[in-house]
Amino acid sequence: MIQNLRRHLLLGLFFLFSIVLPAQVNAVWRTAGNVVGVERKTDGVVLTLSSGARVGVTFFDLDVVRVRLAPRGVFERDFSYAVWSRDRKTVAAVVREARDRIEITTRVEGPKIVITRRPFLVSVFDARGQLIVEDDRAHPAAVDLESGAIEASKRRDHLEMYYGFGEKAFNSLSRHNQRMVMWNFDTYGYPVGLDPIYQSVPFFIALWQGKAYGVFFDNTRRTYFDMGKTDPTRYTFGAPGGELNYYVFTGGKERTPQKVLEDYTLLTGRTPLPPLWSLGYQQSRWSYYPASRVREIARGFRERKIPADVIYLDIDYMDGYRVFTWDRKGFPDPPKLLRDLREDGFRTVLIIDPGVKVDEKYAVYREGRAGNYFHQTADGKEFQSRVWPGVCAFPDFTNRRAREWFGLLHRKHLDEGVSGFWNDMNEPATFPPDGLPPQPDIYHDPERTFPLTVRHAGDGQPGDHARYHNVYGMQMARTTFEALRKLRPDERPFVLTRAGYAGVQRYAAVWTGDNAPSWAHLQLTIPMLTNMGVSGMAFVGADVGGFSGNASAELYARWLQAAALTPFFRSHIGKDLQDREPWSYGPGWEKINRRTIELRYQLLPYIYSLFHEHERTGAPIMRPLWFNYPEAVRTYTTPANFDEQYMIGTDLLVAPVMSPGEIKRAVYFPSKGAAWIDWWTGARYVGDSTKEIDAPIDRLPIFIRAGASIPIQPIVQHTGEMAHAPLGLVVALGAAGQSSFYQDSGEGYATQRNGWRITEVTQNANTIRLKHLGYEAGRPSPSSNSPVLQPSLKKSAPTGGKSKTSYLTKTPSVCASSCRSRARARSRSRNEEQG
Ligand code: MIG
Repeated sequence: MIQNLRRHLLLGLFFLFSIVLPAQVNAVWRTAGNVVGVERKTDGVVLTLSSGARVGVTFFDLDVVRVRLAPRGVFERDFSYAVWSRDRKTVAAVVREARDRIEITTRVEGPKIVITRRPFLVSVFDARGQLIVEDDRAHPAAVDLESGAIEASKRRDHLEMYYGFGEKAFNSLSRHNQRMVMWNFDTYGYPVGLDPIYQSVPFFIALWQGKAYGVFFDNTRRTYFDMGKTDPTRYTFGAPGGELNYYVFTGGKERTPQKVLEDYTLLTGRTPLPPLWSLGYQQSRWSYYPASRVREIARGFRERKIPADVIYLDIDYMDGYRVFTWDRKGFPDPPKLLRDLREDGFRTVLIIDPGVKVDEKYAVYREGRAGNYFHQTADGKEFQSRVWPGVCAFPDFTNRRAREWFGLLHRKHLDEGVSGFWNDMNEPATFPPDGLPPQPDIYHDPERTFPLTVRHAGDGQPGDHARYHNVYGMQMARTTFEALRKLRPDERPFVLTRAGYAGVQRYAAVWTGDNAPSWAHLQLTIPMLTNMGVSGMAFVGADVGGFSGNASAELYARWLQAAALTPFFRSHIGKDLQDREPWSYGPGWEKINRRTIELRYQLLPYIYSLFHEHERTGAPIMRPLWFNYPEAVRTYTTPANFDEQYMIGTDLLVAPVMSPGEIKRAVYFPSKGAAWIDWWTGARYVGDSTKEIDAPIDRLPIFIRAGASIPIQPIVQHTGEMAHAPLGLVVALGAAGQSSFYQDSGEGYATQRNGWRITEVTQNANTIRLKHLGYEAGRPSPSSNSPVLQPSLKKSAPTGGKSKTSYLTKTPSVCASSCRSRARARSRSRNEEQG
């Protein structure tokens, strides 16, 4: 009875909420009005508008403009879960007021902000005076004073494309003409096009005529974006409450996507270099049970000589799904199991869900309740809902004390030998009440998360679930990450999360949840993952083979190939389905799949190096073509929207087969003047051409940019063997060019003092030169074992306790200024991470 009442109440609430939602239609909008007061600030202005709203328009950084509109005239505490970097420059703005407008510039050459007074409108121009983006005069910023809803509209050209928005299940690269909502949701077996799904990243990069800018709408509520769907001449974004708080990344002088992403990730953070083992192949299922089965799987890899680094334990390892416990029947001696696996080169990752079983006999529950760490309902009672363990209470990860408490619970598993953690169900997801099946066909059942009135501590800014829902998953991942940093200060954390908000990349790798075993879903992985990459999320991947059902041998083999070079590389499948190990489809397929995984391991030095580049610049590891070639209009305008191929860094083009029965496919080779060399055949293709290439079932088509050099290694069975593997270089001859790659021990933070090295490879006519920067870390050099080329090496990096600076000044020929700024950028990012 009470259950039912609560249910109806919830439905009622949701109904109200959904009326507010398509706010463009139903809210009682009024424009934010005219500018009636101007207050000058060092970095810009604060304006009072005739509606009573107040709005700050400031330079957040030289190339970043911030607009912050408080509909009722009162700014909130300036706090954001997304914003990371605290040491931003204060930009001295120059404000010029005219009768009808206000112009804001900086003292150095850069973008200009123009504010129209009647009505209030914002335009941003680049350093050349070219318009970047402007408010739509027909739809000025609007507020609904009743509900608190806010909205902005910008003019667009119909050829302006939009990329990013985090994890969206759309099968086109650009999100123009789409309408999207940000509301983290557990969407088992989601069909292509379903929105929203697990993650919320309200950031995008716009591209028009080769020039980029970005917008980040930092509002954690259920925001929406209409990118020209309702009206092709504008796009609109808004939220049912909070501030109209957004950043415009102008892209600097060059207006490149690279610069936009660099600035966005300076603001929201980057993925710190992960442990090397987490870039190896990973094997999972729901669930490997019991311990003997886990051992059998690990042995399966080693006996068959299929490389692998990680094995996952899904929810059945627990005692009745109680987090931080073991099912003693299936896992009588976890430390022994984990030790044996580790000796065999396997790391173990455990799933941890947020729900804590309500059970008086369960210490975790008692502690959480005693510490007041669980969420409460609007009337102050412990909030409870059903998930796997039955009725659960839920830690409030927006409460620092709750984070510390839950974080320290991981100590036990670390001591047992667990290497990483997998945060699931953190949208948060709950089961529907009244014993309805946990995974109904209705994907967006409003009851499958917390009621919107559940209370959050909000780190000093208490609020309801409607406000903090989208950060729940990210704050759980943060909890895990920070605990690992504290408990194992000399090891790099590995955390995998399903839900997140902008900035989640600082804490965790992200996988795309419960995808389906279909060719359509395989095809979806490229638009999904590349758009996540340009949303700042570097460490991304999809369940290889599709989670929600069985895959044919061909689909699995092709999927494994398509995913082999994606940042996060893991096979995973749901409960009660077929086996899905690389050998599960018989010896013929096993051979093909082994070859695919071996390719991953051969290229691991290159992939690892790209993670280092991401940490320095924010650049994605897996990239859409347009990111590297924004000026080549063909790479981003429809219909030639290259969503069936991707790039790993700047030097490798990957063109997997993603349709059944195909053994050839068309590949577009980007950029006039460039050339591409087939990894397998050595065939050469000129840039800006499309060619049909062979793609037999045992081959992933990849191509190296001529002029580039790619570090590789011989096949190893796991990353633990890499320290002894000689490094080789694959040099794509035939063009002058430069590449560089990064090496270190693959674990820990000693690299800050020593033990890292960057090698620059320069090709000219007939010579190849290598230069070293950094310190030896007991890592091998490119050596005479190199399978492709045998460069003679001059050892130039000194070892020992010298500081970076003295080394750099001693070898000006190696690097001069560029290295020094690199080293500075490195130490800056390390400091922030610890700060
Ligand atoms: O309600 O832990 O997306 O990867 O295997 C399902 C069991 C809960 C959902 C995850 C999936 C995982 C599964 N989980």
